[in-house]
Amino acid sequence: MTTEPRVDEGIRDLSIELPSWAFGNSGTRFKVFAQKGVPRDPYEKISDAAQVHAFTGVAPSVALHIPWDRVEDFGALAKHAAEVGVRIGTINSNVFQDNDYMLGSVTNPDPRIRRKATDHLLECVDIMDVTGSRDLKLWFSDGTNYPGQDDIAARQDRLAAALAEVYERLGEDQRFLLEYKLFEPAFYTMDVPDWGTAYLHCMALGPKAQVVIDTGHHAPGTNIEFIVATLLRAGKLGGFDFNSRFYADDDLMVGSADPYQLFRIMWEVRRGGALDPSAQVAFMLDQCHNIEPKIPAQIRSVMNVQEATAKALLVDEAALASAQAAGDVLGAHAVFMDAYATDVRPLLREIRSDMGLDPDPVDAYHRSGYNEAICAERTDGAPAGWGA
Ligand code: RM4
Ligand code: MN
Repeated sequence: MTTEPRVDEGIRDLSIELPSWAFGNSGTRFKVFAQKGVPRDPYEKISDAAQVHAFTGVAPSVALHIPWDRVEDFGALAKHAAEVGVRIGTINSNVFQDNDYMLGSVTNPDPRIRRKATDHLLECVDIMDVTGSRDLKLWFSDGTNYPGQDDIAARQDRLAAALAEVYERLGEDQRFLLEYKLFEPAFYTMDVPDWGTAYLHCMALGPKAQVVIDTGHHAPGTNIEFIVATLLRAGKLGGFDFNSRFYADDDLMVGSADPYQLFRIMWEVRRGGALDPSAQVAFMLDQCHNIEPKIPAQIRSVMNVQEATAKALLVDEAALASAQAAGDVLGAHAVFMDAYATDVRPLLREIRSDMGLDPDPVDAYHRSGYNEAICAERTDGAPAGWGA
């Protein structure tokens, strides 16, 4: 036990889910720089994710992306995950890479294409039944590029119809998480551009429909922690896709662009009771490591979330509440900033040692020889990337 029991407990309770796609090759529309030792199939992606869990102790699940991670036998893949010490988590649908989806998937004006897209979402629920996954993540690239291109409200109706069908198909313990994004790939309207639109659709359906916040999907300057507080208050925050952005949807490592924002988000999470696993808020990474080595980058990302969470747990809630009640603006702000300014790294090292882990996960990974082994082993076959 460390000197800060509250931090200790909160950090031990925190689970962070890793995205399978973070381990494959990725890049920009300009160039994908292939890395050595990259997984060639979903089995190897899960093995790499298991390394992140082995060294951090807090990343026990891996999200899959369908069809990138489609396999013959999802039961066998789940078994492989268990063998390497993790489990399959959220299933991410993909209705953005088929030629048919040029004008949209579930909001496409063509009913045949809408049917095809909705069928894919239903297929993802079938996979969840086999993998034992709780959550289906829905992100739609749907939208329009030009004013007048399609009927904005009619597209909302089509979206609502598809979501209702998926909602009906969900099992008792399953949910869907609806993700929003301001722009890209559509440049005039996105059909789910913001949390308000996502919230309206989820509210119309019921408790198994929840909103997911991808931290990279907002306009610059958006107060994300306000959205967190609002959705938690409404009981509609299903989870996070964590990443960092400087400009648009950069998918950089969480906490690298603005660690203070991440702290403010984690404070609202703590304030709203959502660090408690019973709140069922999923903390997921959604990142791509285009120029940095992938496994250490995932380890570092997990540590960044832990640091922000530890600082949020250090906020002296009682002192903050009394300063707020007294209208002591500077006093309340000082309580908040004291927590943020604390170096929590020694505390986290101590917690890791207590958990039987190496206090320095990145260094321990480098010393393990895993990277050398995968670089030597994975020399034939095609490395995984977007689209495979
Ligand atoms: C999207 C969205 C989804 C993710 C894909 C890879 O922008 O963030 O969550 O599955 O990218
Ligand atoms: Mn995302």
